[in-house]
Order: sequence, then structure tokens, then C-alpha cells
Amino acid sequence: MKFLQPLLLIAPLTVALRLDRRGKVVYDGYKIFRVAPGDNIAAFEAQLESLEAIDLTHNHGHVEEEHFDIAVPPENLSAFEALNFTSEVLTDDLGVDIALEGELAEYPGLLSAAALPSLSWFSAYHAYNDHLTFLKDIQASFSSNSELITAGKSFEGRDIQGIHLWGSGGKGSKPAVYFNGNVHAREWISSKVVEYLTYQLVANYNNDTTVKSFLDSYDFYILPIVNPDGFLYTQTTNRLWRKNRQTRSGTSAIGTDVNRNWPYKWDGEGSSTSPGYRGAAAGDTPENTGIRTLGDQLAKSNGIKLYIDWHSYGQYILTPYGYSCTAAASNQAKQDSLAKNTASAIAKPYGTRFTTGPICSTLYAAAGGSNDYVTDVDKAEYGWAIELRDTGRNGFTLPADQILPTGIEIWEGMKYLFANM
Ligand code: 0X9
Ligand code: ZN
Repeated sequence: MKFLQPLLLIAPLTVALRLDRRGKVVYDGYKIFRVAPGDNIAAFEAQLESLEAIDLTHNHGHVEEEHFDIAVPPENLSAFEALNFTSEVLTDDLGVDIALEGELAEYPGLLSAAALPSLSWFSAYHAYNDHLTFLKDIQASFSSNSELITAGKSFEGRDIQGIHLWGSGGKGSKPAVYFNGNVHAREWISSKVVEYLTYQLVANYNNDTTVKSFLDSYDFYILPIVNPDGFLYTQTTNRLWRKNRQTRSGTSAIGTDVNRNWPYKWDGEGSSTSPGYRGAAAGDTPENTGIRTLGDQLAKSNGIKLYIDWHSYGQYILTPYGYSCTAAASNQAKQDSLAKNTASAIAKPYGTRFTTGPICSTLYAAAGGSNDYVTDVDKAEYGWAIELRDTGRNGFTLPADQILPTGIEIWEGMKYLFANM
């Protein structure tokens, strides 16, 4: 197929984002395509810009499979189709998919003190403040083995909140398992899954010897939403927001990608290109400072056994590195086999298939990412990123009835990992 068109056959329109009565971006009529642009990526990206298409995610891993998922506004669908790219439709109408996620549900709170929150938490998506209440309630139900923690503040001044769980050795006595969720604001399933894992640890510590052994072996530091400003913004204004909400002098552009901002190999390949903006200086987002400082502290005290940065979508278990496709972690072989077996465990409940491999060769080069920093600076034994469901049909707007199954399959994977790492 010919890629380079001398000119667009139909001139694209400049599209103003449409807002509803509540000031929320309306995505009705946007179609999502998976496009294989061939070998001239730069020209393709220029087309995207003129079409005002939104770049959702792309996969550079295997040349023959290289693809972009893009959301095209209704006004420019014919201009896009006239370009004749090899593409498939992932979603006919993003507005319908957003509606199918369901309204944010109300969280009823605890029915009695010291009881666990209801599992119905995992049947719907919830407002940011309810996530904080949920965390408080989980902690209260496990009060002698946990405490609420914070990891600094967001750009807009919100605490980055989390929970620390420990077992029979007492608080802070074991190597750390450190989880970060929802660094990318639109990846809502990631905070839900991190909360589900927390729930399972807390609910089963006293009645399941295997689960007890996890908490007796490791201190868990779990931050379900490390980008609260961005997350709130996806709920009030723009469902597809990815970055934080940082303003900078000299520009009206808002937002830095916290997962391109880690101060290690920060200036490298894949850190300045779309869709990431790495920041003006390494580590200059408050969110990065917060989660990095906690990681550094854990590294200094009892070391980090496992770090996972939770994302969606694509169904990948990603090991180091992002900054280079040739660098390999010293324990790469062990990481590979653990990742493969974790993927097999994830597949058990519903057959969901996860691809495993190093970030750069599996997805794309992405410098300034969490895994590289946590692996090389904090010396974490395993510094991973996991991309949850799905592979594109619903993408970021995963229907609420998939929250629980996603939690269940990932818990299977984590039980394998915690027991074998
Ligand atoms: O690009 C990313 O940051 C992640 N993919 S996403 O589609 N969720 O945005 C991949 C993260 C890989 N990890 C690092 N680069 N550290
Ligand atoms: Zn992400």
C-alpha cells in the first residue's frame, strides 16, 4: 500500500472539542482505528495532527505488527478514510463506549466498623473522593497490620495517598513490594485492580496461610492513584487525559507525562515524542518526586523486591528496560521466566493472554520511565510495568463489568509471582 499521499484528498477541518452542559468533552461520533502506517512514521504523525486525531497508544515492538490506535473526530472521518491507510475499526463510537462504562457509582461506606468494604466496589467506577474513603475503610478493617501513607503531593496540592500492609514481622521489617496505579489518568482499570489486590491481601491474611505468607515475607506499599489531579480531570472534564495537570511558565500547554519524567536516562529515546512530554528537567513533576522519594526510602531501608507500575491497555507484562533495546537486567533470565509463568497464571480463570518481554523490544523505546529508575537506581530485583485489559476493543474505557474479572485474573498472577519471586 502506498503511504505517502502528496496531499490530503479531503481537507481536514479544525475541530474544537465539543463540551456538554457540565463542561465535559463529548466524544460522540469519534471512531477508534488501529492503523498500520507502514514505514514513514513521521509523515503519519503529521497527518494525525492535521486530522486532530488523538493518539491513544502505539506498539513498535514487532515491525510487522507496528500499529497506532487513534481516535478520529467525526468531522474528519472522511478525510481520514480518504488516506487509505491499512486500518481496522476498534470502536464505532467512543461516546457510546464512555456511556457503557456506566455512571460513577455511589460508595455506601462500611456497613459496620472493622468490616471489609463490600465487593460491589468492583462492579462500578467511582469518584476520586470515594477511592480515598475506600482506602480508609480497608485500612480500618485491618488496623493492626496496616496504616495509611502519603507519598508527597500532586501539582494541585492533593496528597498522593496509599496504604502500607505488613505481617507477623511487624511494620517495615521486610523487603518492599511497591505498587503504583493510575499514573496515566485515563487508565481507570489500573487503580481498581490495585485496590482489588489490596482487598485480597487484607481479606485473606487471617484465613489463608499462603496469603499470610506473602505479608509475612514482604511489606506492601500500595498507591492506587499516583496522579490524582489527572484522574479527577478525566472524571470532570476529559475522559482521555493522560498526563498530570502541571502548568509551566512560557507555555499554555498543560501536563507532563510522569512516566517520562523519572531522573534516569531521562533524555533518551522515546521520551520527548508523542504522546509523552517528559518535563523541562528530569524529575520535575511533584508526582514523580513523591513516588520516587518513597521508592528511594524503601530501597534504603529493606530494599525493593518487586515494583509494579500498573497501566492499561494491551495485556503486557513488561520487564526492564524502556530506555534501550539492548541493555538487559542482570537477572533478565529469571525475570523472563517469572513473567511468562505469571502470564500463565493470569490466563487460568478466563483465558486472557498477556504478552511478556522487555519494554523497549516489546512495546517501544520509552526513556524516563519508572521501571528503569527503580531497577537501576533503587536496585529493585523486579521492576515491572503491567498493561491490563484489553487489547483494544474497549481500550481505556473498559466496561465496569470487566473490573472484577480483571481483578480476579491478576490476583491469580500475583499469587504465583509473590510465591515464586
Ligand atoms: O508508555 C507508557 O508509559 C506505558 N504504556 S501506556 O500505554 N500505558 O502509556 C508503558 C510503560 C512502560 N514502562 C516504562 N517505560 N517504564
Ligand atoms: Zn499508562
